[in-house]
Amino acid sequence: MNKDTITVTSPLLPDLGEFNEYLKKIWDSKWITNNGQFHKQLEKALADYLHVPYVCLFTNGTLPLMTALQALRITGEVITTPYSFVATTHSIWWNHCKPVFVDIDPKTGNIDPDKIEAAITPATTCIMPVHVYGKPCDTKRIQEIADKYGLKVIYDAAHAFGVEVPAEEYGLEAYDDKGLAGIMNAGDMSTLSFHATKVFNTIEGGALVVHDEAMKKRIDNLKNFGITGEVTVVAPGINGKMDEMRSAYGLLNLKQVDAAIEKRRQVAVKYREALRNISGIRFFDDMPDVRHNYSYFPIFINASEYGMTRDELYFKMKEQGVLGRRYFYPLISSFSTYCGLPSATPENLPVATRMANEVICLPMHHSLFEEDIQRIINCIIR
Ligand code: T4K
Repeated sequence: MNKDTITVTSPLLPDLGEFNEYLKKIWDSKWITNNGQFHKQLEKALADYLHVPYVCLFTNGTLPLMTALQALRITGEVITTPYSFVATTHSIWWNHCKPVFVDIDPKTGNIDPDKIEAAITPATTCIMPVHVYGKPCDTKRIQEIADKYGLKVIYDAAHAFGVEVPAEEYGLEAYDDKGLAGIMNAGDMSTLSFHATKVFNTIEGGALVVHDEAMKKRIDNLKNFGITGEVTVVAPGINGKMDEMRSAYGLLNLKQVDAAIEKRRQVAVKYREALRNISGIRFFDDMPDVRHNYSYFPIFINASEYGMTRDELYFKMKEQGVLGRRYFYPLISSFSTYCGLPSATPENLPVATRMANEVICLPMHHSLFEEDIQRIINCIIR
C-alpha cells in the first residue's frame, strides 16, 4: 500500500520491547494456551476496566456470539438488526435459528425499540441488538420488552468497548457515585470483538461478558470443547480459547487504550467542526452523559443536497488515497443467505436501507496526524 494512503483504521500496537519481555516469560513457562497466567490476568483486568462481573476471553468476536446463543439454549426466531457486520446474523444461522430483521432508529443506527414488538411471534426466544459504531442501544426499553415476553437479550457489543452510560437511564446499576455503568452489563450477555481493526485489539480476539459465576464456568467449559475434567465432557463445546501471546499483547494494549480513545475523540471533534455546515452531510453527535469510544466516524450523504452520491464521494476519496469504508453496506438482509426471509425486504427496513446507501465511515484511529485529517476533510468539502 502507498505510504500516503490513509486507511479507515490502524491497529493499536503495544510497545515491542515490553511485548518481547512478556514473550520471554511465556517461553520460560512453556505454557502457551489453555487458561494460562496471562489469560487469567487479562480476564481480570478487562472485568475491572469494563466494570463488569465476569469476562470470558475468546479467539475472536464471532465465537462468543455463537456460544452465547448455545449457552442460553436459544431456538426458533431471533430478532436482530440488518445494520451490522455479517457475523451478527451468521451466528444466529449457525445455531439453526431464524433471524428476524427489525428496522433501525435513524438517530443512532441501532435497532428501533418501537418496532420490536410487532416482530415478536410465539417462536421468538431472543433479541440480539448491536451497539452499532459503539452507540449504546436503548437497553432499558429493550429489557422491558424482553421481560414482557420472556425473551433473552444478547448484545453484540463488538464496537462498544469501554462505552459507559448513565446507569438509571439505561436501566443498569451504577458502579460509582457519578451514576455511570458499563454498557456491557445490559441484557443476559454481551459480546466483544478484539479484532485488529477495533479500539482495543488482541490481533484476533473477543470476549463474552456474563453476570454470574455459574455462567462464567459454563462458558469456560463450552469454549474448551465442553471439557470439565480429564475424562469428562458435559456439553457439545467448541474451541474458542485465547492463547497466551494474545493475552499478553492485550494486557499491554489495555494500558494505552484510554490514550487512544482520547486521540480518537480529538479526531471526531475536528471532523464535526469542519463538516457541521456542509449541506447534505449528516453525522452523529455525542449522546448526553455517555462516555463514547469513537470506534467509527460514519457520515451520511444526501445526494441531492450534497450534489454527489455516496459512491461518487467514496470513489473520489479512494482516488485521493483516503480509504473510507461503507460500513454497513450492503445490509446483511440483502445477502443471498438472508434475502429470502420475510423480514428482509427493503419495505420492512426503510431506514436501514437508506442509511446503508448513504454511509461512509471516515478514517478514525489513534494515529491520524493533523495533515491526514485535513486531507480527509478537503476531499469532502471541495
Ligand atoms: N459483530 C460486529 C458488529 C462486528 O463489527 C464484528 C467484526 C464482529 C461481530 C465479529 O468480530 P470478529 O470475529 O471479526 O472478531 C473488519 C473486521 O475483520 C471485523 O472484525 C469487523 N467486525 C468489521 C467491521 O471489519 P474488514 O474486512 O472490513 O477489514 P479489513 O481487513 O478490510 O481492514 C480494514 C482496514 O483496517 C484496512 O484497510 C487497513 C486496516 N488494517 C486491517 C488489518 C486487518 C490494518 O491496518 N492492519 C490490519 O492488520 O473487516
